[in-house]
Amino acid sequence: MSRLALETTILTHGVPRDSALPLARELRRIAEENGAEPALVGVYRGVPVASLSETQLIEILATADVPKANSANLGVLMQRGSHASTTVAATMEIAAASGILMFSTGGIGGVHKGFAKHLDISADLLALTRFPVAVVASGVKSILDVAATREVLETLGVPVIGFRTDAFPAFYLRDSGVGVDARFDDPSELARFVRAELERTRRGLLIANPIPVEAELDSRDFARWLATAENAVGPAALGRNATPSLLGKLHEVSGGATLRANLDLIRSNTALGARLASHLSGH
Ligand code: PSU
Ligand code: MN
Repeated sequence: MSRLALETTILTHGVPRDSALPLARELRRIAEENGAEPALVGVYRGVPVASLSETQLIEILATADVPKANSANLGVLMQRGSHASTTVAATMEIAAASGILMFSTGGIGGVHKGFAKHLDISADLLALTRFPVAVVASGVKSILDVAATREVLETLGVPVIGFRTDAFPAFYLRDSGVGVDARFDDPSELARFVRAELERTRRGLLIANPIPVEAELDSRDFARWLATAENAVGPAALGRNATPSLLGKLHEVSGGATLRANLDLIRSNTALGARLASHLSGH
């Protein structure tokens, strides 16, 4: 059975800690039901693991302040023998090293608003140019500058494929107003393209799967919640703290609506990634 990588940063930094283990269990089940073997990626006592056991995961989740590993600090955390959760970038690196081709997550990191001043651009974007893994995500988190992120993906030469959509999705919203490179409607045809493209380029690609229609947030509600969250978080939201602190605040000011939407899109991306992985092994 083909493996489907899942990341650990959404568990340690993206959802409240008490939802993390139930979410991990549910995602594993969804992957299996859709024909793939789930591979939860993380760093356990300094060792990068492509398929964490439940016991290892429980120990990591019981640790206070688990560091978030991206491409820059992964090696240091390994050297120190620390537990760490892995972002999209670090998950791609570990997955690629173990030969995993498909990876599902919520939304990848990207270009933060105010980038002209801070130049905060996620290592996730560069990882897509380095590791031959197809990432299924609902676009980029709508706390980012979505249009700028789409431009940087273009600059980096990362293929952006819409699954049953012509629009680049913006996480909680199905349409960001900018486009994709190509649209595929049939999973087995998309899986054939993924296999050929990963072999051809030995680089990654992004499969954009919009949030399910029934889970999409109202764009005016979201704009209001985001403005409130940005004001509340203020300058504390810089660097590696930016994504977790803004997401946490959004979940709070939306009364849990953004968290529910976030969970729904991760489930849906996991199901699609698993179906694509199962088609990959069929060729
Ligand atoms: N999507 C979510 N929640 C998250 C993340 C993505 O719904 O917590 C994480 C992913 O692990 C992603 C990371 O790789 O945020 C990006 O962080 P940064 O902007 O610091 O690169
Ligand atoms: Mn960043």
